[in-house]
Amino acid sequence: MPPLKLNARNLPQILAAGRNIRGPTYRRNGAVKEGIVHIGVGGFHRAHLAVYMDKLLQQQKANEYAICGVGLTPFDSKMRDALASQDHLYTVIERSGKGSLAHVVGSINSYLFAPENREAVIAKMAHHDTKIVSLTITESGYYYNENTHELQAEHPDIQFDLNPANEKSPRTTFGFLYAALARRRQQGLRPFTVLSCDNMQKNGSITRHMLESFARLRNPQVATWIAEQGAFPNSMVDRITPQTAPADIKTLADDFGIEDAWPVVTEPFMDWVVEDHFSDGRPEFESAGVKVVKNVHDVEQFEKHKLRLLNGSHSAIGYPGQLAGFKYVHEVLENPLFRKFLVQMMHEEVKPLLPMIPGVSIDEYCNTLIERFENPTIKDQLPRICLNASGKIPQFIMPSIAEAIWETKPFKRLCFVAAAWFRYINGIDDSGAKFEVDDPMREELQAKARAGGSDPSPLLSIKTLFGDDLRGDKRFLQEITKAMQAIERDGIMKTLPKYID
Ligand code: CS2
Repeated sequence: MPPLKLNARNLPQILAAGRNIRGPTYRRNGAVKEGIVHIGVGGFHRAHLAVYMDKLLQQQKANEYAICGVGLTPFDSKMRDALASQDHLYTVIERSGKGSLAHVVGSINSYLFAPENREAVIAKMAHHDTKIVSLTITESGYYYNENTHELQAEHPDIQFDLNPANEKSPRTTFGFLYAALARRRQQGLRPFTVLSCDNMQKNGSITRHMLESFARLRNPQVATWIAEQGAFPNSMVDRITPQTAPADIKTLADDFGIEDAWPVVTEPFMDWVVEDHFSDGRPEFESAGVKVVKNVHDVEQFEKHKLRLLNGSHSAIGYPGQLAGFKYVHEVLENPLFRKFLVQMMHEEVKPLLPMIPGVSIDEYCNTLIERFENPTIKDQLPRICLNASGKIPQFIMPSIAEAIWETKPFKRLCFVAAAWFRYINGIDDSGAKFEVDDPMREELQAKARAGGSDPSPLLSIKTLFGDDLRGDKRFLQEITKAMQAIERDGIMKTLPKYID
């Protein structure tokens, strides 16, 4: 039988085909309210928050919380079209050594493409049904200065959005949030909760601080209202979600009989720890397996474990791996040298800096991570891991280095990873082959990398990315320079043994 196009009409037939496909049997559009507006509908959101909401909708526990997706950038038109062509249904393909499962998700009910109608997005967020605006806008979307810990108020995008003349046509997430919140205040509504689902330590607190700073520059009264009544829960989000490959679309059609313009491939594992702080109610997340935690300190500790161990290890796999010519995460893990390096970095350098969480074994967590990285069936691409490094390394690697220096603990392997990123910025691997460097700061980074060669100082002078604690520390400068020189001279594979005991 030829595959069936995924849409609301064909859904019953797709589910009845008996090919081990799960899917929504709950009512959608119109029958439920859209209480969540989500900015940044990519693979991760569709494999994470949207899946948790799908579970709750299926249990009839979230009838006020269907999702309206929002795309802010011109590239998002592809997602809009894919979702619109299938009544906003899509398939999550879970893959592991045990096989594949297909799960049609129905929690996204509509989609707004901001570049064509910015006002519609503001109006949607300001609507009284909207209780939560959730975000996966990547680390760079927060305009956070890593050195001063303040909003990059001088950034041209923020400057544009701060101009009152542009209030109805903002560019940044903060411009949209501000415009919608100001409108809600005028209408006597409560502020919606802003729920960051990005990989940043204290993601909620940073979102609050950035938005309040933005609002203060626009209208201090709105800023005070947000400060007093707004809610910005911190959260730890986790699910490895590679980019969808053309082969995934084909296998879904061949193995499950579903024609889906843009399915999502992911691992079976998923996790979410979220602080229980919402301004206008929340879904019963617990019923979908979310860990809702009262104490912000607990969330921060989970975040720290995850960002430093999972995401930090991904960076350690990604930048050196790309320079050495690997394509996928599991391939890097198959290399005994890399594997040893990674295990030693986790245990010798990252683990000693982490807080103990009662009931959590860091060693077990590390073992699970290695197993997840080894999963060959999801084919997690190194270019995905390496994407937007300027938003990642300052979150995943640099804080461990800064703490290790402070506590006089070892950090040479972490420096090797930072050095590999500096080398990676040039876009040429160890065999001389060119690759694409996808980073919002690419031009500035490449100019500094060229100017510096194996001297890290020009790159480290970028104040929005690196703190004075690192820039001014002799031990760090020596260690990273040594690693950069070795990588430049000998390449990754010959340098790596020097970082393994
Ligand atoms: C990855 C993350 O992009 C990255 O750097 O480390 O996307 C990672 O896969 C997720 O955070 C897993 O939860």
